[in-house]
Amino acid sequence: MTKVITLGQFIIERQADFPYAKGELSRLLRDIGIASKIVNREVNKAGLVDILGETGSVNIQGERVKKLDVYANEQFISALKSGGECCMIASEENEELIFIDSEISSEAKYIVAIDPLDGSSNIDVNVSVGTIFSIYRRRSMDVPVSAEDVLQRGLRQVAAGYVIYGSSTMLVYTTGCGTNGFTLDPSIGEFCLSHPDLKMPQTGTIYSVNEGYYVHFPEGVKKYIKYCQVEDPSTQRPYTSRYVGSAVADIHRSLIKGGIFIYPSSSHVPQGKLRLLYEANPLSFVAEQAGGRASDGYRRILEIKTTAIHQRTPVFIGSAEMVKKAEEFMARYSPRNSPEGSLNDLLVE
Ligand code: P6P
Repeated sequence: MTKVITLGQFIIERQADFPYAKGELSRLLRDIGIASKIVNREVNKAGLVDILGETGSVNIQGERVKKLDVYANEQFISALKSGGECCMIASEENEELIFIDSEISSEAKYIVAIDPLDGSSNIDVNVSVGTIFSIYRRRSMDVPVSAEDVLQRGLRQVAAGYVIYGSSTMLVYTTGCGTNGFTLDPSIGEFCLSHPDLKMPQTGTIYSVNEGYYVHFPEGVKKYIKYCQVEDPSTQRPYTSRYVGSAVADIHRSLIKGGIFIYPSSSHVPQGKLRLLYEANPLSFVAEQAGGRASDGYRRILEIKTTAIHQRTPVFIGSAEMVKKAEEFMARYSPRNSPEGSLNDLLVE
């Protein structure tokens, strides 16, 4: 019987690696874990209770809001407020920043950017969805927390991760010392270490992109897709195509099996679709800490200058060799100084 290590035990054991840590980040990660278990309970019984379907409202992204989106957002905000370790939240569901100005959070030093329920269009058809979170340390304790504290480059994240509500519920996170995966054991209500020190395969045979938008893609992406489809046994091509429509699911598969996930800029989403702050940056941090690669087709996502909380970016995340190959096609067919590539310069200082 192998020893079960719960998320809580793991966080405390790893906290010992940070001699000056006083436990705040550990408690913050614990709070996120607790909220994830509450959301998981509702996701797992969606369909049995009146929590499917739409609220009838539209969020800042112009997307129709699902009831479970609202529920998940409320759970994470509530957990972060009551935990006392977070002083500000940037949520995909909220147009403005949420300032936590309470007695217990007055000395809080962390900011959380979160997509409470990513892939919500899949909820009603029982396909995996996820939560994505990113944690920054506020720049100074001497001035009131402000938007500047969350508009930091992805390189400045102190922790990041995701929860995938799928055939099992997993929490995968990093604090910059590798990436570790925990699977929820419903019988004890604990996330248990199941994927220690995850390593993304350096290459793979699965490409993941919504080919329905092919005609809108930059030439470099079109050429890379055709490269994936060419018969060449020496490089195990043609590759397999897999696209779930939940970035967490598509990137989790790449992390475990190898592969590349691409959501590029295009004529219908000129800056890409995924949001930098609470989707691309945390997923990129997790991927890089597992040995993967994450770029906007030209440069590291974690180096992109963040100028707005709902800023979007093109995304190429996955096995390092596959992302490098896609970047070669972008450099050759959609170079940065071309109309297709020049837009990305707006995203970097
Ligand atoms: P499309 C979910 O809404 C999401 O933000 C990502 O999780 C997912 O990868 C993408 O959008 C799917 O977008 O345009 O292919 O339906």
